[in-house]
Amino acid sequence: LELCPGQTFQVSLLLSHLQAAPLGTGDVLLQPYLTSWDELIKFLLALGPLVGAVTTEIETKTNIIRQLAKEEEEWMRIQGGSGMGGGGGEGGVGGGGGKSDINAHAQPSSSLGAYDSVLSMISAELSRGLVDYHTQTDSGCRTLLRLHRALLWLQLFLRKLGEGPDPITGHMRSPSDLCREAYQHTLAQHHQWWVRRMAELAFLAMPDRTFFYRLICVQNQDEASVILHKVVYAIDVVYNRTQRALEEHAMLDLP
Ligand code: 1Q0
Repeated sequence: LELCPGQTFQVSLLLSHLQAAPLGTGDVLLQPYLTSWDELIKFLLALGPLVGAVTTEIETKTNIIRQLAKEEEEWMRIQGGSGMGGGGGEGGVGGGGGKSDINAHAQPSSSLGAYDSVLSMISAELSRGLVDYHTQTDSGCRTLLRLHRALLWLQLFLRKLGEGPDPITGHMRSPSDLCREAYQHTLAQHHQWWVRRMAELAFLAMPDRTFFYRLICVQNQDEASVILHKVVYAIDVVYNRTQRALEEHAMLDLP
């Protein structure tokens, strides 16, 4: 089935994108952050059409940030201001951004292009008045918040999936139940009723553990636990930094 390796989910790639995201002591690079979501989309594609709405939603959200980054880059080019920051084609959400990484250690966000990192995006959008605290506007910040909330759900689900049998019953719980439980504790609180209904349907159609084992290329629960633990930890680092950045700017409830 590995006709096109680029199209199939690889947990090692997910892990390396997540591990590439932390910047300095409290920042997160947006390019690897969004690429992590690209990799998760590949996982969702393997789950089939029932999670199609989720796939579309993640694509929409990641594209909004990428589009804003592109417009920003374009604007900088017109202004002739590409000399500073990550505006020089290589930087930014779409590129490699090697130079700005090094600069960033000395000066956390001022030397970064607007959409290179979470902190640089926050300060750029704030200074340009793009963040609306009262009505729904497609800023990078409110869009990141949606992905950020979804990441917490994913982390909780993967943490549960990595655990052994239920200590009381001794049974392995189904991914379907774990996914539903994780959702109810996290993302569901931010969703309208019709989204929660759709999620319920998706959980019912969730495949069993062996399907998950196959997608992450492991033979059994012990092997799954090892890799899932690494993913959960990598998400933790990224999540906590994003959370702190959004919290410090009172952005945890952006409409
Ligand atoms: C394992 C996958 C199970 C799928 C469960 C589905 C649950 C959610 C269903 C939601 C459908 C999306 C409809 C739109 C929602 C928006 O209203 C909402 C708010 O945005 P806005 O602009 O209206 O304010 N959007 C969101 O909350 C954005 C994110 C929603 C989807 C999150 C799904 C995350 C999926 C991750 C990939 C799972 C791969 C797991 C396996 C990894 C193995 C190592």
